[in-house]
Amino acid sequence: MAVSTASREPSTLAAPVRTRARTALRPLAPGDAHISGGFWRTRQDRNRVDALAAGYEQLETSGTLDNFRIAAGTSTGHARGMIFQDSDVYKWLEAVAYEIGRAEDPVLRSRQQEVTALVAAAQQSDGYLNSVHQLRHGPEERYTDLAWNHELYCYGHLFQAAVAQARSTGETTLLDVSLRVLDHLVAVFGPGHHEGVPGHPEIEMALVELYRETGRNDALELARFFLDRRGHGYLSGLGHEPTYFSDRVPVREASTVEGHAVRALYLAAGATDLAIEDADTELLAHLRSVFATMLATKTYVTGGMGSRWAGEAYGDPYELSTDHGYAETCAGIAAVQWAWRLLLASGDEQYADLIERALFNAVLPGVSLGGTEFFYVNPLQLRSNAQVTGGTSAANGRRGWFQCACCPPNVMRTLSSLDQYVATSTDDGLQIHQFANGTYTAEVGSERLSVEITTDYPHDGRITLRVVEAPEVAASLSVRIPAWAGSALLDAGDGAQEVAGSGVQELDRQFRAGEEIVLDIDMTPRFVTAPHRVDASRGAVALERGPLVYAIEQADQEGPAVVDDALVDPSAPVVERPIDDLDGVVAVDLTGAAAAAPSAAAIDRSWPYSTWTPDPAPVTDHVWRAIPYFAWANRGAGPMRVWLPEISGSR
Ligand code: FUB
Ligand code: ZN
Repeated sequence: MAVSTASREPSTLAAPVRTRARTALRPLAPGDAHISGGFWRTRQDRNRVDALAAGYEQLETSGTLDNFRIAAGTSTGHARGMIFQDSDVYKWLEAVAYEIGRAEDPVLRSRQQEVTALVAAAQQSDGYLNSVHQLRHGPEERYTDLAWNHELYCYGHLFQAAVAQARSTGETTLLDVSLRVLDHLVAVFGPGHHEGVPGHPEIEMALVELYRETGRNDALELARFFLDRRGHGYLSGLGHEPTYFSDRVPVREASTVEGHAVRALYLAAGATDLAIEDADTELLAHLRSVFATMLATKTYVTGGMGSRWAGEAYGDPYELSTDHGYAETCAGIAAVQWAWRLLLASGDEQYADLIERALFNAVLPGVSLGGTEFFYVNPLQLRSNAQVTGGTSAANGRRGWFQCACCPPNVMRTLSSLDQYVATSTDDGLQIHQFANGTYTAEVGSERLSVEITTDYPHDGRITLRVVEAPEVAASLSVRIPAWAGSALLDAGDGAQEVAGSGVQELDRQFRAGEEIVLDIDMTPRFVTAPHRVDASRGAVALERGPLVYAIEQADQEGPAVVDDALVDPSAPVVERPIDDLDGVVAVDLTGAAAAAPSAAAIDRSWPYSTWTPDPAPVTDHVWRAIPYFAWANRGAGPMRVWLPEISGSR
């Protein structure tokens, strides 16, 4: 399809976030962050080649692209899908933009142009653009149901795609569409007009990014307006209270995250963007405190967010059920987005720790090893004979798409832009936050400090940083030492030194091209426990190895023992087993036992509770094989659990 496109600079992989105000750390300049091999590159390749192609087909078969054609008048029919279906296209376009920036590809480029043209054609003459709304509702109904109709949410995703497209592919068609939307929004929601609050936050961070890209102050003002207006209970609907919408208390007064997890986290990310651009240190400090409370009381060991199916919401403090846990893939992504902004603003590596935990254990479980099948919900346990409770239930196994398809394209854009989460720069140097093979460069004055990372992380803890380019003057190179690391050695050329527990190691000196700095992190598997108030995990341990949380899955177990009956002895030695299966993960064998499974007759017919006695119930010795949680359900969805009851409580 021949389309006309507006363009400017050539393609290069650029950042989703580029702050204007001064921050403690800065994202690397366009083209200066490149994952080139190893674990994450494998995931990115499957995302680029397989997921984006499959996503394009899904957007077609689900009617999502047709919605735009019909709205533009080039096709006929009815709108299909969710009211916010447009956002699936925008997230896919955002991912495609980063991929074109990574490496030119004629198929991706032509699909980008084709889909962008569909979007542009559906825009109405006054700038309004929401294809499903246009087809289902009259113009007089615009913005009459802000709680549910997601018009502003879809604009948020449009703006983010447009910024990615302009920054990474040099094409500005989507940016032009977005600026027409912005003019329209300023006319509708600007000072003295409609005093609405977005039912689903997202537009806040997108407006700030649009401001960063274009310098349009009215975008920043609108973001501020939406943020400040929120928290007075305007929003309710579909049986939901303001809490669900993060509209119960103003952001500056909220003491914790609550309600719908993705809404709460996108809002917090947008608030952080505003705090950065407004140099609002009070707001930033408040957000950091809310984040800390969230980590302490409402975060799964995986970094997953939101424990309730009802309202896809955060539960009460420590309400972190395992089998019924929700941990939507989008919520894991949103947590990464918020933590990234806090990291830039503060320079505090604890946010990079959370980014690592969430990427490996809350986002990555959301996509199959092949890259084309997804989980929407990420429970920490699946029982035998688990009932499917809806299309998003993990008991279905992974799926190519969902009726509410927010997660798959969200994973796609996250993997495509992952390079930008690895490192940052300051005036005098480079900071390495994640360990992904590739090259990362900071501008130091008019010179460059460039480092190449080589590693088999997360399976192996040895990370080599080779200086590729060094300035003539002294510079700073810092490396995060993960909070989980019990022992880590850093050899910066003068012998290995123990560095675990330091959070970060900073080297300040003149570097020379070719020199190597080696970080060696002990990857010995370790057991972790949950706070006792997390009833669902009490008396149980979870296994971690490096940054990975592990799970036992039925497919790996020998004999008749069933995962539901697992008991482990955390004081016994474990045995690591690198395996060829599952993309070469390291499996870990755990000493334990199996409790007696209820007999079929007991399940069906007898009262299951009995009088307490001091005598332990009989168990059968068993070795349980554990694999990284992210790799589960790649051989069908069978019984699985992350939290493993301790045998001592059962003997
Ligand atoms: O409402 C849009 C998206 O759909 C949310 O972010 C997801 O949680 C799902 O409900
Ligand atoms: Zn989702």
